[in-house]
Amino acid sequence: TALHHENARSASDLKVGEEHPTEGKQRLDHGQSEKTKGKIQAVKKEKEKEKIVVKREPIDQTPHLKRPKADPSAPGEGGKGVKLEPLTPEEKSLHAELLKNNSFNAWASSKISLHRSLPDLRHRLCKQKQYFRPLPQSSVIIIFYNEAWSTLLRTVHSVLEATPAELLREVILVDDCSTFAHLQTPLEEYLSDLPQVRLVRSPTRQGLIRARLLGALHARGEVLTFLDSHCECMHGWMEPQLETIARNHSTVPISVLDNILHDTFQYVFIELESIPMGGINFKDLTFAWETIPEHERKRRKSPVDPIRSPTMAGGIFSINKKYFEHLGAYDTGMEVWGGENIEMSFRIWQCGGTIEILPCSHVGHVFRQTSPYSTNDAWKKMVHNTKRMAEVWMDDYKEIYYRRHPEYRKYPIGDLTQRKLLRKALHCRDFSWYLKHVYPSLYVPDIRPMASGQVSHLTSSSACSLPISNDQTGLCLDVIKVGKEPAGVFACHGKGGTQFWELTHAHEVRDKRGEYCLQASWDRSDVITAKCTRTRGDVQPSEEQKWVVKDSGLLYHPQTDRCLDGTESGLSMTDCSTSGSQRWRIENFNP
Ligand code: UD2
Ligand code: MN
Repeated sequence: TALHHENARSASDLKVGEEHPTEGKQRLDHGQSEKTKGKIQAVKKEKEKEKIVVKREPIDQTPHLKRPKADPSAPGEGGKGVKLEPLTPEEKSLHAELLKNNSFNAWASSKISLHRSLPDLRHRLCKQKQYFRPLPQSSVIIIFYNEAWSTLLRTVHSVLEATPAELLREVILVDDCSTFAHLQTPLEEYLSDLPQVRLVRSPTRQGLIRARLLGALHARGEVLTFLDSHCECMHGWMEPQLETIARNHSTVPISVLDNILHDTFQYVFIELESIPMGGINFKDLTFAWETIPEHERKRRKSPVDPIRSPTMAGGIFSINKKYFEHLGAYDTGMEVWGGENIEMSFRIWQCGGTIEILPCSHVGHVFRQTSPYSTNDAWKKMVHNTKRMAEVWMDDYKEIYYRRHPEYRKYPIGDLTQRKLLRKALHCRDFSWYLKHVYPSLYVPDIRPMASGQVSHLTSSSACSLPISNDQTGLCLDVIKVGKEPAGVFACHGKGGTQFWELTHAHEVRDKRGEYCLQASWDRSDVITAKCTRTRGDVQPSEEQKWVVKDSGLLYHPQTDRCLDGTESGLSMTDCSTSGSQRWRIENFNP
């Protein structure tokens, strides 16, 4: 379509992987004649002279607004938490109301200065690092829906007070049609004193995806930086992001997400050794924090080198504006909350970009006590978004998701033509490429396993009833808590969950997440679930986790030469026999 062509053209002037001008590296050819070599020497000398003359100018650190001096003993100062208990009945009811409206202790937050300082806990190498001109300018986009006053304005002030003015084009606040009274006229009045901040109001609730697009539309900076509306930026958070983008337009830098505790508002800094990377949970394709795998640790030379991350949490990142548009911005068909971060992550990697976590860039975020999006209705929107993502980017691997949630297959998700065209126009790689090259540490469940679903067992009393699929009369293989309790048999409920098992081609019986395996051993007669020993596709499972399904419905364990046996009194390993208690029916068995 016209839009896509335009985007493609506007991005053609981007030189991906281009060297940053201030690096000042010269390339000289080798193997020339003596004469040209002499010339080159001369040129080299000239350049060296120039180098001495052309001094690199460091960035001026002065922010738009100076942080006012504060009493170090003031509540929350220096990132401390506040433990002020509400005392009077009025305070108590205010506290309860704020907690209900925000899912965090906005009462505690309101006691803390909007300008509170944070200790600079970054690594020594981060503090020593200097940044030089020219760096691009960023527009910081903060979208909000019914945000508390103090958290919203502390976010704004922390941007204005922790970012060098020459790097900050503007702050754009996008109101996603909030209903809170303090976000109407009082907000406008407050912001009228802050010329660097622009307020954009959406006349209807758009959801965070389209609200961000609205912000991007108004942005005039070369770079866009997205922030949630309850953040605090640490000194030096912006410079490494801009330097990363200046070096390579197709790198999307993300900050380390520090934790602002939802009850006390204590700022918890994530130390270098515990920085996690972004991953996914194959069960429902949601975001997951993961430890950084060995290969990535080895690839990095310095402790503060960027960490390549398969996905991003979604809230805090910067991106070159033209690259953002070139890459298809966001999927405008996504609603309210969720999934857009995974979609964007896959899109960036599959279409030639890179996601990097910058250990020198820290931003705190208030992780809510309870998610306001876990209601049935909000979850449906999240599934809608996730399906749109899976259908466009995951090829056959989307089957893994649908197999775990057959009911989602029917959810309508609207038209995907534009997004599929985008993938084509950008010549993006397959999902299998992404898994292999970007996320090799992920265990990928079989696209077509031998069997999946409930493993049911007819009780002796109902042995005469006809075997039916999705049996809800018998006993089902189940576990109260994977990895903790021994596996057992419970009444089949037909709802999946802990009664969902998958028989893999490597002969394991895996749980829904694909993380735990059914395990039996010589020294015990019960059966447990333990972390699967086969953590990647190309290794073999341990003998304790190998099972063979026999035609007669036996679940045979070759290592112990015994069979899985289930009666009303529980699950055990016994000598294989023709007994009905050893007969299992696995759903969708398709060897
Ligand atoms: C996380 C991400 C967020 C986004 C989301 C998944 C972080 C720190 N946050 O959000 O950026 O990727 O997961 O979609 O990684 N909002 C609106 N309109 C709405 C709903 C929300 O403007 O209809 C705003 C909200 O005020 C906030 C932002 O969107 O500023 C993210 O929402 P959240 O903070 O409630 O959710 P969170 O932190 O789980
Ligand atoms: Mn948030």
